[in-house]
Amino acid sequence: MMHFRTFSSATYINRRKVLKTKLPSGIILLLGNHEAPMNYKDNTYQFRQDSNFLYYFGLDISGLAAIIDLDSGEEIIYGTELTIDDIVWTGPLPSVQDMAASIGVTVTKDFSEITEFISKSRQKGRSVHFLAPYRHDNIARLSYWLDIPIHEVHNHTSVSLIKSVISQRSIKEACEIEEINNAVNTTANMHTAAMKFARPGMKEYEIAAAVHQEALKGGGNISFSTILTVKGETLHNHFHGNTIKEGQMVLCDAGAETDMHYAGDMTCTFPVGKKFTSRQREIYQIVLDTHEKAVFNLKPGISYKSVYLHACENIFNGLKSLNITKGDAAEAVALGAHAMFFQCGLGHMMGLDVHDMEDLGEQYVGYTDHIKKSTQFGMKSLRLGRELEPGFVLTVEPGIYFIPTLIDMWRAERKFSDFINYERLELYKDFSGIRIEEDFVITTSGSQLLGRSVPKSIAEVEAIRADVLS
Ligand SMILES: [Mn+2]
Repeated sequence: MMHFRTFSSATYINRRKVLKTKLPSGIILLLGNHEAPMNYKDNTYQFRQDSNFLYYFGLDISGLAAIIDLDSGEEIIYGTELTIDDIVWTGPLPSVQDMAASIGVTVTKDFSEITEFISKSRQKGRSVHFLAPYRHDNIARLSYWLDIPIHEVHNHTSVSLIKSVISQRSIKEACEIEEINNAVNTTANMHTAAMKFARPGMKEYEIAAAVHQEALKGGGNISFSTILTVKGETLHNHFHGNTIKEGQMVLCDAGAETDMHYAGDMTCTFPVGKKFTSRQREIYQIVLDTHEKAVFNLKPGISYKSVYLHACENIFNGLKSLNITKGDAAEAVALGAHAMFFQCGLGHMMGLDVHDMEDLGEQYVGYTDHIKKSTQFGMKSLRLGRELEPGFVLTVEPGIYFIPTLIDMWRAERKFSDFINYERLELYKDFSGIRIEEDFVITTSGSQLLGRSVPKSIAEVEAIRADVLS
């Protein structure tokens, strides 16, 4: 019995076949992940397989590595057979050979033999292509196998392999879209649960627990640490200790991954009470309009950077109608004044990772040789800037955030005082933040929402809250 689900062996065979056509010679070394101790060896973090390894080999167990020989075409999985001690504590598994056969690999060897294969390859002057490692134990392995000092391992990653993997993983196959769709449906359940469960007087962690429960009920787990907070102005706020009060809003940014580790990622913002205050309603509507316009703009050929810039202008103009900003939106955005309110990007690729392939480098995933990442505050956090292509899966997540420290800092510097009405802005220092996020696949003509939609108009959100609280 397998402990994990895979696609058909043909899926993995084909992916590796395509990869082999992209690189001329040498060997490709793909590292699986190992168990990672949390506070002592046998108390480990939940195991998470490396996504690149999953993509090409699908085997969701720890302690594997693989080699693809570009010259002979040979594919080898390196692993360790279980001992009776392993079986006593963690149960039986099929042999490494049987697992490898299930994804179309016929040659398996003991993990320890990889050292010799790599050193022989290097003696023959063959290139060893490997991806940027992010786990320290794998950095140490590469250092040992390749005889490179630990701090220099990153200088030897293969840019051609990185680009090849990204070119494949960026375009999602039909079987992947189905998995992502399932992940987003579970994610939608998490958000509906938050809206239905939250009551004034609760602690944020009580709601976060209800949200996490839905991810587990979906058969997988969360795809990243849940953000559930009444202090939504802090973009990655993982503190769950506040008591939620009437008049505040809950911002919930959470997602599920399926048992095959495909991710969903959504954000909803809703009132703790039955209704938004009029001030919240005004800001919420700007974010919602911006979201809808950005979604409308999604299509092949458009750069996500231009979708982002439009969203920034929308936010700026919306705030202008409330007298918080002033002046020309395009000019303000070009100079970066909008980043007072929108400090992050508009979205990111999503797939086997919630920020898909970010381990391979944002410049390679989200940009090209011609479109480079900006260094300007705000725009530098745009993870995806390149032209969209059919099969891309991405998030759209505009927001407006009033960060008191940033307001005080820029006000003291009189920064962008031609564009920001600081006196008026002072009144919003206790506002917190709003974000609305959904996931889309780019089609040949536009885009398609992934998963079931979650209430997001003011009327829909207030209806669900009124229902819950009456
Ligand atoms: Mn996101």
